[in-house]
Amino acid sequence: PERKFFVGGNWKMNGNKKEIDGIIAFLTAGPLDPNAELVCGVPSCYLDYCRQKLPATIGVAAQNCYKVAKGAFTGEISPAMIKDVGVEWVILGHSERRNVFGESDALIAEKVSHALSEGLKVIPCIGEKLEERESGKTEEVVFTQLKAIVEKIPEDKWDNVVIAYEPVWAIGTGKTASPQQAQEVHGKLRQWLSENVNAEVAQKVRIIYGGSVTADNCRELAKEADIDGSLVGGASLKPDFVQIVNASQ
Ligand code: G2H
Repeated sequence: PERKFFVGGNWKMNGNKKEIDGIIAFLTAGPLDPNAELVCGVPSCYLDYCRQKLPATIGVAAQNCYKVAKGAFTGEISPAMIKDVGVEWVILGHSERRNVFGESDALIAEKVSHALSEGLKVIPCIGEKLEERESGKTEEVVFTQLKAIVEKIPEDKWDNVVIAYEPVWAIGTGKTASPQQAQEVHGKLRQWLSENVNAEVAQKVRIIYGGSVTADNCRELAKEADIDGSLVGGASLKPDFVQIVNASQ
């Protein structure tokens, strides 16, 4: 397949040095599918530590960043800082950023724009809530979220973008979207990209699924035509995460 399988581990606000050493140990032991790309999203205070300790073949991501390079923004970190500690990725617009911290489509789009311009690779996240799905608004919601982000992606930066579709109702709830439900949305997102960006971008950009992915359901999800990997929260902290990384083998 021309789209390399991509797995993101999103540790969220979990772990300490001792637990992180354990995660690094099971990832280093693997064995990991050499044809899969793995990136670990770690808490900001451990970015430097993880980048130094993880093998170079495993990427590291910040879980958020701000939209400018520096200044009086207490508590924030910039893409320049993330790059300065050797980290190459950032997750942006995760549903917890949107729904717990009130981040808007506009703010997320500005963050994506600035992070890309600073040379980071980005994993922008989109996804509908349960009530939106139940009222038939899934497409409207994800297209609106996607449009805000896509408008800020320069044509020559698409290789630095991996889109994560994470239905909010499936996050941390144990309710995974079925492979068919996920594929339906992934297919529509790719079609939207082909109509609103271009066919080449639609064909090459990786769209990964997130929401209660486990070692048990990862293989079925990975078989779907438009699912190019996963973004994994809780299950990325445990040794069977290795099976999720290897799901396309
Ligand atoms: C969705 C996902 C990781 P979990 O937030 O981004 O978390 O796998 O725990 O549902």
